[in-house]
Amino acid sequence: MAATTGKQRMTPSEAFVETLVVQGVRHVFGIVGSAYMDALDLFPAAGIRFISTVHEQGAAHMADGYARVTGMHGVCIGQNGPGITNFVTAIAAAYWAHSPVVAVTPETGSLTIGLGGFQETDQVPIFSKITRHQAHVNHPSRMAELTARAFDRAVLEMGPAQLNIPRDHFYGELECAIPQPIRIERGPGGSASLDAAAEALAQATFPVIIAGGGVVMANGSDAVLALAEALDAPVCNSYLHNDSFPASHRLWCGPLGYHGSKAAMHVLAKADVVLALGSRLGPFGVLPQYGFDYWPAQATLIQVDADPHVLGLVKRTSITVHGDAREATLALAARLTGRTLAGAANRAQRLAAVQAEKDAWATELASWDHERDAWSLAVAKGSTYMHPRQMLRELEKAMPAEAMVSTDIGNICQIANSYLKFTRPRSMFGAMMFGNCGYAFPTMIGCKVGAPDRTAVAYVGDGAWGMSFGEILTCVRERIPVTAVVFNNQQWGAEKKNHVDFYSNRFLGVNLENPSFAGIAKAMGAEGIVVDHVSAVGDAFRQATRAQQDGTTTVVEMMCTQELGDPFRRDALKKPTRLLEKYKAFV
Ligand SMILES: Cc1ncc(C[n+]2csc(CCOP(=O)(O)OP(=O)(O)O)c2C)c(N)n1
Ligand SMILES: [Mg+2]
Repeated sequence: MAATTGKQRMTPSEAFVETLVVQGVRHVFGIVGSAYMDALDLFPAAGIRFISTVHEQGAAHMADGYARVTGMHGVCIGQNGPGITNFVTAIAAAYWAHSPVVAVTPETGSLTIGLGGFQETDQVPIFSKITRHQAHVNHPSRMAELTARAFDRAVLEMGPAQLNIPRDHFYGELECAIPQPIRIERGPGGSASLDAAAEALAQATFPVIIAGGGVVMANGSDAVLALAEALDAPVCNSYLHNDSFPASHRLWCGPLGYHGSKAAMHVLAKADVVLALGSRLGPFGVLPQYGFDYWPAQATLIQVDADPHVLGLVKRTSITVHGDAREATLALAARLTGRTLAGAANRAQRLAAVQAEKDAWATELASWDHERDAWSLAVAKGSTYMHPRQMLRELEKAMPAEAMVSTDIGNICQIANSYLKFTRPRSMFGAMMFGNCGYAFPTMIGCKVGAPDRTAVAYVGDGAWGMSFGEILTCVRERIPVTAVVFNNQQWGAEKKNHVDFYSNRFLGVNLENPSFAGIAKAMGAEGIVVDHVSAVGDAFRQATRAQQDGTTTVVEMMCTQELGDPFRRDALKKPTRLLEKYKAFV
């Protein structure tokens, strides 16, 4: 649908919708509300599909998934007041995922603000710490200008923008031209810092690359691959970005961080120069794992990131490049072309060491088919259900190469980090650093809208599933087929693990009595399959993913033992101290 050009008389609703069109918006996620009905009415004629969700949190997660898979904006909208406060958790998640989500937040009418009429809350401060840009339409005549700026800034600032619109400002008349999008090209960074980085890489005898989410966002995977090959440098994926470098490549070592690849960690520990590309090196992603502090503190650290605020923030950098991950990688490769590389001398030994680490980890993981701590052994002993690791391995084997996988927050979802391998970018959608349970399923619905031809898979624990399964209705009503793999271990496992490790098995609020999740799925108009033996995992999963081609959403309910892998926050918990007499036993 061609957009309006030149100055014209129009209503603010028309200006708003036309600006969306010019910004390339084709999908908006939300729940209908009187606050913006005048604009909503125009969506079909503008060529915008409104995807009606079950909960506004789901809508905002869908916008996040859509943005992450397409690299374009994800847009959500809702009713003023409660519809908008329902966005909060998901917008915070999008903030930490660097996702260009635009949250359109109609507000109570400007002439009654402060009177507490109906559905009123001060909506701008609520989002002030979880958006990169906030626009408030303080006059109807500024509708197009401020709408366009919210979209432009979401891309420029690499994060959510809020567009707050008093509901009466959709009405009236104005004269305006719809602004064309402003897309500001990012460069490779300063030439002096790039020179220094190239020099350090040329002198490196054990260079290691960390490929972060910025590589994916910059569409820089091919450039990183070429640089890694030129340097013969092994590549680690940063935490929850297993898709930042192809797992099929000889230089790939796997993901760092929680339940990541020991090969990646051992290889990184050997580095004399680390090139961190498009990674903020977030604290949780570089913590010691498996009892091993792998961070090479003595190495020269080159950090490249498009967001200046993360440079040198967590790890002290030696060389700091403020640049786009792709452009900087190309600039480094150009500087290194034709140079003698110190690392060429020990290339064979280095690659042999990398391969040895990869082989060792593959062997260890193959034999690590269940958890071995005393509690896990005890609970799994009498159970006929599946060991999570064996189930995850079967899923890995059955996973289509082009699949997109989102992962929730929970013990089994985190263990999955060891079993998720990708060959193409924009394939993994972890809950990132906001870490909210309930992230994976709605996010994957958004991914499927953005990439309808790809297989869409959400990994979700049973606790997190309780928070999010309502969105099955969105899949069914809107014909958006997704496969949800639900790990039913009848517990909030990740938190229960803390009770085991720190609170002498005093279980409180962690055991779950579950209904049949497969049965619920069927009652909601989707398909449901129960799997209680590893031999059935592959077939059930393939059946479910195939069904997406017919538009069918399937919940694959995996019956798992209650064994639990390494905990999330060993770093942040302490053995309890009790001083008051009445609590003395609670140690
Ligand atoms: C919204 C939200 N509430 C609470 C938590 C704390 N939390 C982290 S992991 C977890 C348990 C997840 O349980 P489940 O989804 O069943 O997965 P499991 O650990 O059993 O594999 C909880 C409650 C959270 N991360 N997010
Ligand atoms: Mg669970």
